[in-house]
Amino acid sequence: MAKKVEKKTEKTSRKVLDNKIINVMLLGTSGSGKSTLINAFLNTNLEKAPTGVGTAITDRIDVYGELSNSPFRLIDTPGLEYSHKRQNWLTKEIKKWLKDSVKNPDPKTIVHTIWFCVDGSNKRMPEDTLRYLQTVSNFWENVPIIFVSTKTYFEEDIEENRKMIVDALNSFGRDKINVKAVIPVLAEKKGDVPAMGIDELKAATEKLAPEARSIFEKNWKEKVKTSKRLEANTVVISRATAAAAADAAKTKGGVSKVVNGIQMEMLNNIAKIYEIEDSNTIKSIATEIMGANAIASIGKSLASRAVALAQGKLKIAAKAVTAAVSGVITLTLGEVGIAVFESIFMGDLDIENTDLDKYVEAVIKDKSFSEKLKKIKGAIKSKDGDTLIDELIELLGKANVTK
Ligand SMILES: Nc1nc2c(ncn2[C@@H]2O[C@H](COP(=O)(O)OP(=O)(O)OP(=O)(O)O)[C@@H](O)[C@H]2O)c(=O)[nH]1
Ligand SMILES: [Mg+2]
Repeated sequence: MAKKVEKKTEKTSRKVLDNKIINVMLLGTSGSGKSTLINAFLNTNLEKAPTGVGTAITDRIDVYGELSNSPFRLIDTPGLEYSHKRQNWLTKEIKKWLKDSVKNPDPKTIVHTIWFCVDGSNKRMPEDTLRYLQTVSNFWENVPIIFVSTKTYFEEDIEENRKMIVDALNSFGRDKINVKAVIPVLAEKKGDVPAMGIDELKAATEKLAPEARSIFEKNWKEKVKTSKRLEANTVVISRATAAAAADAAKTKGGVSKVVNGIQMEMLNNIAKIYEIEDSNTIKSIATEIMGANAIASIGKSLASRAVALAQGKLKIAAKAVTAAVSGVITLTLGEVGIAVFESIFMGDLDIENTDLDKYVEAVIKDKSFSEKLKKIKGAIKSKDGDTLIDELIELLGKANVTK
C-alpha cells in the first residue's frame, strides 16, 4: 500500500522538488540586457530569446534552456518600463506566473532564484525598480537574488557600478530582499571589448543552488499545503452540513447509512485533493480512519449527550440532536482525514509503518482540534432544538476547521 501512495505523490510535488535543473527568473528594466544574457549564457542556436533596441522587445514570459539540455532554465520576462500602466500590468503578469506554478505544478515554471539585471551603463537604479523586485520576489519568501550589473563595457566601471547598486540597496533596505551577490557582466562583446562575467555568474548560481533549493522546498510545501487545505476544508464543511441535514429527519440515535456514504465520499474526495488516486489505497485508509477507536469514542460521548439532552429540561427535539451528532462526527472525520492525507502527501507519514489508530488519537488530542469541537459541542448543549441545526450549520460554515 505505501508503495502506491509514494508513487502518486512522486508524480506531482516530487517532480517539482526533485527536479535537478536550476530555474532562474530574469527580472529588470527594459533594455537592461536580460534576453541578450540568456542567449550568451546558453550559447546555442537551438533557442534564442528575442533582443533589440527601441521599445520593449520581450513581450511575454518564456522559458529557455530546455532545447539545449542546459542544467539551467532561464525564464525571460518583459522589462520594467516607466509607464505606471505597464508596471502594474507586468507585476500582475509575473505574480500570475508564480501563482500558476503552484496551482499547476510544472518543473519548467518554478523559480529557485532570480537574476536581477541592472543596466550598468545607466549609472542609476530608481527606487521603483527595487520596489518592483521586492513585490514580485516576495511571492517566494527569501528567494535568493543575484544582481547582474549588465553592459559592463569598461574595466573601470566595475567598481563604480557595484557601488551604485550596493548604495541603492542599502538605502532601500537590505532586509527587504535576499541579495546574495552583485556580478558584473558583459554578455556580448562590444567592439573590441570582450565578453566577460558569464563564468562567474554561472559559478555563483551553482554555488547558490543548494540554498536556493532548500528555501524553495520549504516555501513550496507551505504554499501547496495552504492551497490544498482550503480546498479540503470546503469539502469537509459541505459534507458535514449534508450529513446533519440527512439525519435531521431521524428520531433515533446513531449515524445513518446515508451519512456513512457521505463520509466515505468525503474521505475519497480529500484523498484525491492530496493526489492519492488508487481507490483500494483510499478505501483501506478511509476504513481505518472510520473505525479508529478515538472516532468511536467521540461518537459514543456525543450520542450519550444527545440522549441526556433529549430527555432533559431543554426538551431539545431528538431529531435535532441526531442531526447535530451526525454533523459533528462527519466534521471530526473530515479533520482527521485532512491530517492523515496531508501527512502522506508531504511524505511525513508512512502508512505501512504507522499505527493509524494511534495517529488518529493524536490528531484528536491536539489542542486546536479539541477547541474547535468544544465550540460546536457547546452549541449542542445550550441551544434549543429548533435553532440547533441552524446554529450547527452556521458553526460548521464558520469553523476554521484545520489548525
Ligand atoms: N554589446 C552588447 N550589447 C548588449 C549587451 N546586453 C544588451 N545589449 C544590447 O542592449 C539592447 C537591449 O538588450 P535586450 O537583451 O533586448 O534587453 P532586455 O532586457 O531583454 O529588454 P526587454 O526585452 O525590452 O525587457 C540590445 O540592443 C542588445 O544588443 C551586451 O552585453 N553587450
Ligand atoms: Mg528581453
